[in-house]
Amino acid sequence: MSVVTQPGSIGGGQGQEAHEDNYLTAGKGLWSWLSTVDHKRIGLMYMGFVLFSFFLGGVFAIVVRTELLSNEWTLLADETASNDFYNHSFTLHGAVMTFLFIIPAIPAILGNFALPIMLGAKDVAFPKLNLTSWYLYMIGMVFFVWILLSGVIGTVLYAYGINPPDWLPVGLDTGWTFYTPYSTETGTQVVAATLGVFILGFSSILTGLNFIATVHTMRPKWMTWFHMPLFIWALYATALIQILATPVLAITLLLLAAERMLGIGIFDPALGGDPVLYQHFFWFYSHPAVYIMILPALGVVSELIGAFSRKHVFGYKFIAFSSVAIAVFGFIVWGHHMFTSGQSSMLNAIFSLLTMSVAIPSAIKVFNWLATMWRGQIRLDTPMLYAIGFIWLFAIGGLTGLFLATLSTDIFFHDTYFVVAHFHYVMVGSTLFAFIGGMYYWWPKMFGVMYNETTGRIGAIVTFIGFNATFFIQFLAGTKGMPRRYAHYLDEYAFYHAFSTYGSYLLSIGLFIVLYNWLHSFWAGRKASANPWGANTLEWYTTSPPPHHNFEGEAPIAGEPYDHVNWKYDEQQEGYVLREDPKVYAEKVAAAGGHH
Ligand code: HEM
Ligand SMILES: [Cu+2]
Repeated sequence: MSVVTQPGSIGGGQGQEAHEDNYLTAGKGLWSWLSTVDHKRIGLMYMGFVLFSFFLGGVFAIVVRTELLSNEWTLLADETASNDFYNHSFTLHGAVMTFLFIIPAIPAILGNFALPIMLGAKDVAFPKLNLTSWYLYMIGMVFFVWILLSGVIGTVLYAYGINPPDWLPVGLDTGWTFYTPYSTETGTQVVAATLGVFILGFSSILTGLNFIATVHTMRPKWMTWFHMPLFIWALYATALIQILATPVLAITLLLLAAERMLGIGIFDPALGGDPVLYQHFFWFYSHPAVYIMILPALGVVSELIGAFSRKHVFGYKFIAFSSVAIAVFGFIVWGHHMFTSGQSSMLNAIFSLLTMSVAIPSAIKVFNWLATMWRGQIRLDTPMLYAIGFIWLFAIGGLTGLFLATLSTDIFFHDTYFVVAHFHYVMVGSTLFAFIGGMYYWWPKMFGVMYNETTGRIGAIVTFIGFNATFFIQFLAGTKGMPRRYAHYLDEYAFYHAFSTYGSYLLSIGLFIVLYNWLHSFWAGRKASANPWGANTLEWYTTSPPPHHNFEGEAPIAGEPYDHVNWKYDEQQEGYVLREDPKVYAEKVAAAGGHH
């Protein structure tokens, strides 16, 4: 058997030296980035600003937690000022984390970078539209952050007896949910903030549209639906939600703006409207939106578990279809956010039952991952540590969801820290861990350098412990009745809050280790081979980093996405190389009816 090392086909090594030209060096200067239609570069441009948003949201997580550190007024001396400051701070935190970080994180960064390469395509179906999405994200982000951040600054100025200047926006204090009637009546900038979300929504819709068109039209002939990597299935299901649900949010926010500006009674009872209607509209988007957050994460984890167990992903079709099932079910469970809103008990019962049924496709995935790991050759590299961490956190987040889906218990848990803990386990624990794991996994492909494995593992362990220290105890605080969105609390909750706050400091340390490791790889990382993990999806068949058009010539035939057997480790290249020429291998695969 010969190891193929022709330039560009596989294996890096000599091939790579001959092709120094890659997508990072293909054009020079700022303008070559700002005008690029290369999906890989657009993915990296998202990376910069989505990570910046995460940092900003993170700073305010720490602000909020520090305010809660003790039962004194921790940050600002006076009570009214502290309350205002707190309301603006948790609104900024929640809104930035949701709309600017967790929704775009995986699709816009990892999806943009990897989806076309995994499909053997040169780019997404509509490259210019893709760049447009990025610009919309940027406009929405700058605007939204400006409004929210100014509001916080204003409350601090007030606390020190300074009147904020007139031109400074007064910010937003409604929470990321914009609930009426408060949002109709508050003096803060609801209309401007909703405009920001509106613009961001279009960015999300256009990305979804692009991915759907790409999956349908850009695959090579041999890649049937069931030859697609599971990450693609997940992004596809996510895209369906993005284009079907996001317009509902846009319309809802328009109605809210109309109510505020024109005084038309839609949601505010004082004007003859109905606040419960707002909740219906809002959650009709926002429940599916939590699947926009989690589905791509589930897709990343399927790739990681397959690659680092060196096995076919067990139950491929079940995992693929469960993504679609989650997307569909996600649309019919929104009422579980409204059990205590006074909607009819018949509706409550139906929504409760439907909600529990979403646990089925989620559990299918978890069991299939465990079955994939079963007797696999598991390697505990950093991405895999995050994948395993993900399974834990997702299980805890998901199972505590059942307590909230149960009518009798939800009446008690509703609006307490139990909910805060639950959604952080799902959104932060799960999605953030999958995101970091995916970043580590594709890092060598993106930048052509390896990160430090030891630092990576230490970071993974510290974030995992820090995360659990921060949030597990919030379940207990919630069970004891600690309500959410308060800056102050009764003395009996002091221990829980202090514990959680120290946990959040540990979590921050973990995240800084991750950041350090990524940056460090730029000057100290060794050169990455084409396929450091031995994975069999198409992005590993091209050089690291890939050339401008992803492949030299046509993309090779990779067969089943989790057929790892054709790759073997090569000491010299510190990465995997093909045992056989992909063409010969492809013929064998075809002769065996698609299976090896
Ligand atoms: C991926 C990252 C995160 C996401 C998506 C996220 C999301 C959210 C959301 C949506 C809220 C609700 C805000 C509201 O009630 O309007 C929230 C609240 C909160 N988050 Fe996060 N969060 C993230 C990370 C963190 C981290 C790392 C911490 C702690 C270090 C944290 C601490 C808090 C606290 C203390 C609240 C306020 C709870 C309350 O007073 O009701 N979050 N978060
Ligand atoms: Cu929900």
